[in-house]
Formats: sequence, structure tokens, C-alpha cells
Amino acid sequence: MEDEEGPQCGKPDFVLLDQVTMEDFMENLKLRFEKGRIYTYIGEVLVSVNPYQQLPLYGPEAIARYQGRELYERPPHLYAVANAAYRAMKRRSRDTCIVISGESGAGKTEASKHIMQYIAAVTNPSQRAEVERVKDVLLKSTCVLEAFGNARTNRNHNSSRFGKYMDINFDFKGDPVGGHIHSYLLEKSRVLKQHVGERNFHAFYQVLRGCEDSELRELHLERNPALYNFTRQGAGLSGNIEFVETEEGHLSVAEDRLVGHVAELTATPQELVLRCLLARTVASGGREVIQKGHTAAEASYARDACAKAVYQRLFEWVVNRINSVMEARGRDPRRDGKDTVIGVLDIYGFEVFPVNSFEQFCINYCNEKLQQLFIQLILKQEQEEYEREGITWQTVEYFNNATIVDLVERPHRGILAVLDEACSTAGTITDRVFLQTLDTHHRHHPHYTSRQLCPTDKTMEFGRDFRIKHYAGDVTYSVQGFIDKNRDALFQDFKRLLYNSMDPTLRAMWPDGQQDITEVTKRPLTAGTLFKNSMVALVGNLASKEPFYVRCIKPNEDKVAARLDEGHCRHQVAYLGLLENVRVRRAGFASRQPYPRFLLRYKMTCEYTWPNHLLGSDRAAVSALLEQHGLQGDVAFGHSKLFIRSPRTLVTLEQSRARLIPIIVLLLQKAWRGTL
Ligand code: AD9
Ligand code: MG
Repeated sequence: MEDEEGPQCGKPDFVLLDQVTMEDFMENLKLRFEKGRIYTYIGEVLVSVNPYQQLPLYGPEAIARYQGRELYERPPHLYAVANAAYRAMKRRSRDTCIVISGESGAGKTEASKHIMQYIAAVTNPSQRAEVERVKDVLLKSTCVLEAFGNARTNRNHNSSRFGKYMDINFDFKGDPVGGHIHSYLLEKSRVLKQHVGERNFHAFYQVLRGCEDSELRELHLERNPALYNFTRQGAGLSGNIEFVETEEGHLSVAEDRLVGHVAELTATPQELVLRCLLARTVASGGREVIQKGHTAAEASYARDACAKAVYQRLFEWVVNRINSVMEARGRDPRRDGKDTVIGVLDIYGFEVFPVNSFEQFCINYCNEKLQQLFIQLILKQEQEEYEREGITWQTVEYFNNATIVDLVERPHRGILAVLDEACSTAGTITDRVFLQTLDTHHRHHPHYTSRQLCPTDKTMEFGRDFRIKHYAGDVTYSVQGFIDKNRDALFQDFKRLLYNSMDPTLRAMWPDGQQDITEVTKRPLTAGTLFKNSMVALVGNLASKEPFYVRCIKPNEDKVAARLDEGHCRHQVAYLGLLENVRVRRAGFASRQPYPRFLLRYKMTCEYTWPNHLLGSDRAAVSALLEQHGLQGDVAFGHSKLFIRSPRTLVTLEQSRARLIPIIVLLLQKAWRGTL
């Protein structure tokens, strides 16, 4: 095989390691990485290390090598996983999903793009126009979503600031006929504020850079991003609406001209814009309403809330637009049957910054949920497989992060519930009080601590920080702004203003602006609860599909090519539970392989099976092969697969194979040259 890996590239599957220790695991990972082999399996799970350089692994030729092959036939690759998910979907008409996880910068988004490209490349051989159209939207949508939803952070220059789950619908021919994107919690606070060294969403810079001069004039924008608070760090005034308060407490806008620009761009009356900026409407019992003037601080808060909401709704609008053009069109479900689906999940990775807020809390909670799913599915799958194949086995214990998930989402006492409670108590509860309540509830929780509970720990600030021992590491969160961000309030005045815009697109983004202030009494769900609900739904959805996993590893913190920091990777291998994954995979049985696959790899080691066997069934051939090696006592024969108990057996077979390969290659070369 032209791209067969030799032993110098290490083991293509961690299950083949002699022993499952961190040392052996790391040695193999490192060896492979040095040889440009960034992909390695654990059974059907793909481990991927970000190379931080372009490797010649992708493109049409590589795709062709994987197309229609079984997972084991070629060296480990994303294409093989995409292909396996696709074939499982097609063969068994089962919905499948590919879950890509790993910390920020580990290569999840890049992986999801390669998977999409693979699927696009291998489908629609008959070039149906409608399918081509859907594929085109699928591929191009990524770029648009990245413009609006990605930004440079200190951990990743192109960091996803939203979660994305994309379903691709396939018809009975196995061609993509539609798709749907779910987006999760965009980090909209970034619109206003970025940490030092970070940037706003790419779209802002792209507009300033890419628009013609005339377009910029129409938008009342200058090309230089340093002019705007949104697009540069630090303080500054020009180009941004600021408020001035007179000594008598009268509030006005510093530059009227800017209010005019907002009115023009949102197609709303200038005096209404001004009123929304300076005051809010409140219901004063019954149907009566009054105008209540803002303080300067309230006005700034309201302006910021509006800016964030406008951006968030714009983002949602973009997602909805993409969805509407990807909807499966012109299908007759009675004739065409049910679509099957491949879901691809690419969500923001676990992250730790010097200061972590509500956003990091949500992102890391999301990663806990996905880790939990991984644990459950891996275990479940194993059990089901043994059952299906008629083999008895013993359950293996391994670390379970359920307790951390519980700390966050448990009803009544969980962090999100306590936060909601704080938010529903109008105005009186401060972030500090919220923290105290957390301390009371969780003082004995093994994964929770704070400065109050641990006074000697100076890495946390008293009355401000709490720390969660996440599965992936400790993260200290500052409670500052938690209540505010969770409540996520926006004055109804802005909603109404934008609902009444003359611009139909803008208007359509604000349907809730229709409501009258006296009707708006029901408290909307908080950001945290909405996020939790969407995570629960996501996990339920993924669990209902046949999962394929890609576990991404970030090789170093400096984003440099060809350097694998051992300590850094060790940590990820540990928290991703990869060793446990290998152990579970080997528990009882180190390996299981369908009979044809086993033969393909080892048939050269036995005279009865090389080059082809005449033994009636593959199972009988495998049996003969094992007997010749004296290994028959170490295996169990399942209905369709061979289960191998000890890794030594595999090692013996591997060694035998490695000894023979050079001889066979030599023979083949001779045969080819006609000298045999
Ligand atoms: V985050 O959680 O969204 O912050 P990701 O998505 O895990 O993160 P991403 O895919 O964006 O990370 O990868 C980060 C960078 O690593 C990319 O911008 C590339 O420069 C680089 N990268 C990742 N994967 C590959 C690859 N297979 N080949 C080459 C890669 N470069
Ligand atoms: Mg990403």
C-alpha cells in the first residue's frame, strides 16, 4: 500500500501499545508527531495534534485514498472518520454525529472544515444541481460564520466565540440535500470589550478594511480601526456615543451628530433614538407608563446592552439566513423517504484566562457536558458491542465528571440556580452576595472553593473569586458581572425602537419589540438557563446518534510549528481521559476487529491465509491463523468480530507482520521487475 505506515512512525492505534502508561502514550504521540503523523486512533476515536503548519495531508488526492475504505485500511485521518460516519449513515440508515473536542486552539474548527470538505468531495457523483447548491452553501457558510463569530484571543488567533452544531441531511442516495446550523451562546460581551492583545469579531475589521471609500462614507465610518472603542483597546472618545451629565443632573449626548448617524443607519427617527438613549419607559401600575431619565451610568449601560443585542441578533439573522437557503428543497418525503443526518459539532474549547468571567464559565460548563457524554457513550458503546457479539465482560471503573456537571446545573443549589435566584431578586443582590451564597451551598464540594473557604490561597481574591476544579484543570472565576450578564437585560425601549425601523430586515430581528411595556411582565429566562437548556438538548440530540469522536490536542501554548511540549500534552491526554479510553477499549479485550479486517492486516503471517484463504469463512481462516501462532487461547469469537484479550497477542502478530513486510516488499519488487 503506497501510504502504509512503517514501524518508525509509531503505533497507528494506541490500543497497540505494549502497556497503557502515560510514558508509553506520550512516546508514541511524540514519535508520530515528529514524523508528521498528527492522527492516531484509539479504536474508532481519532486523536489529533494541531501541527501549526500546513502538512501535505489534505486535498482531492488524499480524499480519493480514503473514499470508500474501511477505517483501518489507511493511516489514521480525519477523512477516515468522516468516511466511517458517512458509511455508517448510508449503510445502516442511522443518524451519526462527529463530536470534535479539545481546548481552545487545539484544531477543532480546522478539523470540522476538513470533514465538511471530505463529505462534499465524495458525494453527488451525478452532479445534481440542487445538491451542488447545498454543498456550496455548506462549505461557504463556514467562512461567513467565522467572520461574525470568531475573533483573535490570546489562546487562538481564530477562536470560535460561539458553539456550532451543523446537521447535514442526506437523501436515500447519500447525497446532501439540506442542512441546519444551531449556534450556541455567542460571546457578545466581546463587542464592547476585549482583553489586552485580543480583538473584536473579525467582521468589524473586515468592514473597515474591505469596504469601498464610498460605502464607508455611507456608513459614516473611517477606515482606521483605532478610532473606535469597539475595535481597539483602551479609552477614547471619537466615533462613539458618550454621555455628559450637567451638575443639575441633566443628561445629554456628547455628540448629537452621532445620534443622527444611528438614526440614519437604523432607519429610525432621530428624536426616538435620543429618547431611548437618555431615558426608559416604565409601567407605573395599571396601563400607565412614565418616562424615567437615566443617570450617565445607566445610559452607558443601556447603550452597551443595545450594542451587544444588535450584534447578537445580527449573528442570529446570519445563521437563519444560511439555514433558510440550506433547507432541503423540493423534496417529497413520501417518495424520497426519511432523510438521514450527519451532525458535526464544533464548539468553543475549554479555556482559562488570567481573568475568567461568566462567558468562560459557560464555555467550560459546556465542555464538562461534552466530556460527560464522551464517558457515557464510550461505556455504553462498549457494553452494547459485547452484548451484540454475544460476549460477556466486566465493567471498568473510571473517572466520572458527573459531580462537576452537577455542581453547575443541579436544581435549586447548583451554581446556575443560585445565580438565577440572585437575578430574580430585583436589584438588591450583588455579585458579592451571590458568591457568599455559593460558598454556603458548596463549602464541602470537592470541586468548589473560594478565598473565603480557603483563606491562605492568595491566588484568589476575597469576595470576588471562586474556583472550580474542572476535569480539564482549575479555573478561577471572577463573579464581577455574573448577575448582570446572566440577567442580560435590554430596555424594552430599544426593542420597540428597532421593531419600528423602516428597514424590514432590521425590523424582522426585533419581533419582541411589538410588546407593549405593560405586557412585558413575565421575566425572560436568564442567559445561563437558556444556555443550560440548549446544552441539555444538544447532549440529548448527540446521544441519540451514532457518535464518532475527534479528540484534539494543542501541542504548545505558543502556536508554533513542530514543537510538542510534553508537559502541556500530558495534561490534555490526562484530562481528555485518553488513557482511560485506551484501557476501556482494552478491558477484557484489548482489541476487536471484524474478521475481514483482521485478515487483511495479518494474513501474510500464515501459510493458510496468504495470499488468500480457502477455508469457507473468514472466521475459520482467522481461527486457523491464530492456531498456527498458538494464540487461540487468548481470543473470543464474536458473531462478526474477533475479540483479542491481551495486548501481547496483538504485539506478537504485529511483530510477526513487521518481520515479513520487508521480505514481501522485496518479493513484490522482484516480481514486478520480472526477476523472480
Ligand atoms: V477554539 O476552541 O475555537 O479557540 P479550535 O477551533 O480548536 O479553537 P482552530 O481549529 O481554530 O482551533 O485551530 C487553531 C489554529 O491552528 C488554526 O487557525 C490553524 O492555524 C492551526 N491549525 C489547526 N489545525 C490545523 C491543521 N490540521 N493543519 C494546519 C492547523 N494548521
Ligand atoms: Mg474553533
